[in-house]
Amino acid sequence: MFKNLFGQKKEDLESPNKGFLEKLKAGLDKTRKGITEKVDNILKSYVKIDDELFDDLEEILVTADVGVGTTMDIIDSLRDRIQEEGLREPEGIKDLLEDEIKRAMNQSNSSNRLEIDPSPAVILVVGANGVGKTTTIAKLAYNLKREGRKVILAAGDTFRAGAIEQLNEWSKRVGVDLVAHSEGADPAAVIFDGIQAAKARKCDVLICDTAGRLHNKKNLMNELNKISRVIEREYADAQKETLLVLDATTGQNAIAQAKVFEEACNVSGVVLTKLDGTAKGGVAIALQTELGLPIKFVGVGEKMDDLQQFDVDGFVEAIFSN
Ligand SMILES: Nc1nc2c(ncn2[C@@H]2O[C@H](COP(=O)(O)OP(=O)(O)OP(=O)(O)O)[C@@H](O)[C@H]2O)c(=O)[nH]1
Ligand SMILES: [Mg+2]
Repeated sequence: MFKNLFGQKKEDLESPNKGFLEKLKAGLDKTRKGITEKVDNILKSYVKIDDELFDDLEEILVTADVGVGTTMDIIDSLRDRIQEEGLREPEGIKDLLEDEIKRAMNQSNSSNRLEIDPSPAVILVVGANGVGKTTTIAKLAYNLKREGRKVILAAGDTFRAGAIEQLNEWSKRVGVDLVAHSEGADPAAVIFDGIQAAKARKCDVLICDTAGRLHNKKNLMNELNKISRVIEREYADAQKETLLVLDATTGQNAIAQAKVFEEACNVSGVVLTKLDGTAKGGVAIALQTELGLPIKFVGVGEKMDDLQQFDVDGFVEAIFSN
């Protein structure tokens, strides 16, 4: 029971990975074009491997929001690999580049899987305004419910007008319970009630929404601290995940946000949303490599089934596929 953390859907089981990869590829369309088509064109235009070629590759990665530091590391190890293997033809570079990106991303040994078994578990969802927290919660709830888990939501964003109603709508659509107070209530008190309800109703997963409030770092820290203390105290034996939601369309700004939230709470993983509309998907590479934050899911659309489990090799292969 419960093992399949929705990496694969039932209908994909006949041809494993096909549906999953096709959808990921479609979602990553702009990022893929921004990287792989440009790489192909560059490699075609050179007859031998020289410094200028490496400069061009560097520029492609930086433009795709891979980040300067990460890009330099990748290009340095690419140079070493080319020398070690005695490669002379530019066209051979593409496979090595793909390989080096995978290697850089796989360095961190934290798991890309959601750690919520055995139940009960609590998932705290944090992130700046408008990044896609509430939508991600709905998607998570939908998928976890499909896998047979009993899910309950807590409307911890009591700050933004309409936030509670938005989550309420989603809870009805997905068919899961919601615990909510009124606007302006203490978020920690909402989470407290959510935990009591999860215990009483024997839920497997409690998912907690929170307010964005990045503009006020002190409030953000106080609020997240208080919520974390309530969870520690009231649900000590539960598995705990703190998922940071980042909007891929913001590119390098997502990295800056990640740094702020890492100071404010104990982030266990990232959900990178809106990959479908952006060429900045390279930011995933920087997040995993530079910050060592495991990406657990990616959002590739606004619908309930537009959330995919993240897997380094699948992601890089999708970017490099033609
Ligand atoms: N294209 C696309 N849109 C998304 C994705 N995830 C979320 N959105 C959209 O982004 C907008 C903001 O989403 P919310 O879930 O309300 O974001 P939030 O972080 O809860 O926002 P606040 O509660 O205001 O802080 C909505 O219009 C969503 O439909 C995604 O993966 N792809
Ligand atoms: Mg919200």
